[in-house]
Parts: sequence; structure tokens; C-alpha cells
Amino acid sequence: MQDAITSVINSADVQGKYLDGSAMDKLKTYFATGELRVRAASVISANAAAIVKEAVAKSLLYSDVTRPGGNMYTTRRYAACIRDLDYYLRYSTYAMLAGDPSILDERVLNGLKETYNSLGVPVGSTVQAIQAMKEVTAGLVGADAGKEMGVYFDYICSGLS
Ligand SMILES: CCC1=C(C)/C(=C/C2=NC(=C\c3[nH]c(/C=C4\NC(=O)[C@H](C)[C@H]4CC)c(C)c3CCC(=O)O)/C(CCC(=O)O)=C2C)NC1=O
Repeated sequence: MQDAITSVINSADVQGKYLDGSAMDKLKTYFATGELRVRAASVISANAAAIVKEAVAKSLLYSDVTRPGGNMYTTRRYAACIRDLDYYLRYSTYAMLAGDPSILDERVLNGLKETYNSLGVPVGSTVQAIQAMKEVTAGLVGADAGKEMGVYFDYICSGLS
């Protein structure tokens, strides 16, 4: 896993150089948003279950996936879906704190598309639910932190598609 700091330092080290102006600017932006990130993470963790629940209500309930024959039908599969959304929210929060998406590649997206395809989990509905979480989260943490979280929610969606 990388974060905004290690990623800037690693790329300078590869060239055997001190950080240049644009690398310093990246670090400055990251440090300047540190408090915003920490505050957003604590709001999200205090409201995680409610965020997932509201996103499901906005995107999946009463759709084809929850009806008989749908991939979320039966309590076991419904619970698996809620659990997956909770993973996406938690790992997006980690990535937002780190300011870097690499944790998503390593711990969430690795092999996920293949798993979903083999189990018939619909990617389109999953993306809709993640987009709904993005809206609900932005409503709670405010526009700036919401935009930053949006980067990582979108990263998961493009990794799935
Ligand atoms: C932390 C990293 C991590 C991820 C991301 C993860 C995902 C993941 N979701 C799974 C299943 C599943 N995922 C879903 C999800 C959904 N079905 C829908 O229709 C909805 C659109 C959607 C929710 C948004 C469902 C229903 C299953 C169970 C499918 C089945 O067993 O038939 C499975 C198969 C094994 C299992 O059932 O637990 C994995 C590995 N596991 C992990 O360890």
C-alpha cells in the first residue's frame, strides 16, 4: 500500500533526486487537507451502517436484483451485498486518508471482477449502489471531502467495469 507521501518520495528516489517543485506542491496539498480527511473519516465511520442502508434504499430496493431470481434475492445474498458495500465504503475511506488508491487495487479489486462474473453479481447495479453511496457520503461530509471520497468510489467503479 502507498500513500500520497510515499508515492511522491518513491518517484523522486527512482530518479535519485530531491523533491522538485511539483512534488512539493503535491505534499503541500496533502498536508493542507489532512484535517479535512481525518474529520471526514470519523464522520463516515460513525455513520457507516446508515450510509450503506440509505444507498441501498436509493439504488437497489424494489429493483430487479431484489426480486425472486435477482442476485440479491434471499437473505444470504442480500447480506453478502450489504457486506460488499460496507467493504467499498471502508476501503474508500482508507484510500481517502492515504490520498492514494493503491490499497483498492491490492485489497479490493484484485480478482473481484472475475468473482462477480462467476457468481452472476451484476456489475451495473453494483456501480449504481456505489454511486448512491458517493452521494449519501457527500451529503454527510460536505462538498470538499465528498469530492475526495468520490475519487475512490469512482476508482472502484472503473475497476469493476
Ligand atoms: C474486502 C475485499 C472483498 C470483496 C470486495 C469481496 C467481495 C465478494 N462478494 C461476493 C459475493 C456476493 N456479492 C454480492 C453482491 C451484490 N449482488 C447484487 O445483486 C448487488 C448489486 C450486489 C451488492 C451491491 C452477492 C449477492 C454475493 C453472493 C453471490 C452468491 O453467492 O450467489 C464474494 C464471493 C464469496 C462470498 O460470498 O463471500 C466475494 C469475494 N470479498 C472480499 O473479501
